[in-house]
Amino acid sequence: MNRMSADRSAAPDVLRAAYVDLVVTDLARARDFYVDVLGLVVTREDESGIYLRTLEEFIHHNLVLRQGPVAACAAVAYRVRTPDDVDRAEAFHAALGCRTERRRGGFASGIGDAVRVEDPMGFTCEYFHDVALVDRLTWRYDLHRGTPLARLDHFNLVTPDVARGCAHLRSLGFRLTEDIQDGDGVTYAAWLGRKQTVHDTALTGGDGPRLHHLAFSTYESHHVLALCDLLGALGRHDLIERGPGRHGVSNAFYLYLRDPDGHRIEIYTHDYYTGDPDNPVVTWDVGDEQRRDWWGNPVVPRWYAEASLVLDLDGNPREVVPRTEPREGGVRVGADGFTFRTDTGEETKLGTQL
Ligand code: XXG
Ligand code: FE2
Repeated sequence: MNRMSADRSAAPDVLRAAYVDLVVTDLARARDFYVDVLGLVVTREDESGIYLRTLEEFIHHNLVLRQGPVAACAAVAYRVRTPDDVDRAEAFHAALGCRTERRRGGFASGIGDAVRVEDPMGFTCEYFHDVALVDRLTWRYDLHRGTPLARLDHFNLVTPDVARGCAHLRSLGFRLTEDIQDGDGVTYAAWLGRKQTVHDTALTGGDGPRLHHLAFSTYESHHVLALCDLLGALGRHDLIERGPGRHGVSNAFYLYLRDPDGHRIEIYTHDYYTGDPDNPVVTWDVGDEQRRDWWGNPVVPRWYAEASLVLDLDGNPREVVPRTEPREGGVRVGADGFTFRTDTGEETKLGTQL
């Protein structure tokens, strides 16, 4: 099929979640976190930003850090199978009435022809194929440190209407692997993928559009624990937000950190294969206490409430629209046994409440 005869309404063939374009307010402070603490590899540093990659990555970068006035996510980017799929991504979103911007020279260093779109959920998403290739450092054990970050695993996006977001991603060819629902059919969260793992993109129900987190995978659960030990030794334990633990959804071992600007980063390992066409979808009940932590540990309220702003194609923060459907989370008793916290972060002491 030549470029002119391609079906203009066909979905692009998305390969995987490839990189995130993040705005940080202090580039030096962010570099310290992502390079010196997390050990991401610097592919390039110039006046436009810092381009970082994971150890197994062979494309130019998985993360761009740019300095800006407000911490935000400028774009989440997917790699597509062929150059024609960039055309398809543009036509697909234009047909939905979405705003699109095509740049033959790419939006970031190392990336060729790409299109960015404001998708129906309000996220700025990029689709590209052409990219500079770099050395895969899998066998460079001399560069692997306590917690080797092997790959970018997924993005997690906050949106008020998860069912609508899910329908959009499925129309783009994503496969649903897991979700959280209640008995009334309300969907609280969903996990969808293109590669053969649990997800490339997850949707979390909440005020949005906002970026909930990006996740890097490491090799083994002990590598996650090693990062906790390192952060403790550095006196940077304040960067740990949730975990370590075992997810119910995805079965992965996890840790959530907040970077110095508050962007949330997950360290993730050991989810499962989902590549067969009849891979069974796992639906969790929102009342199941093991859904988000297999060991039953409560989720800290700010994990539900807080997320990063996202930028539109002009670089302006998108308006955050409240979720109208019921929210996940609710009231939890704190680890001290006295403090109640709601999912909006309000705190009351047991003694004063009763
Ligand atoms: O990647 C993930 C998550 O979206 O970060 C969260 C897998 C599972 C979960 S959950 O908290 O639902 O266990
Ligand atoms: Fe995640």
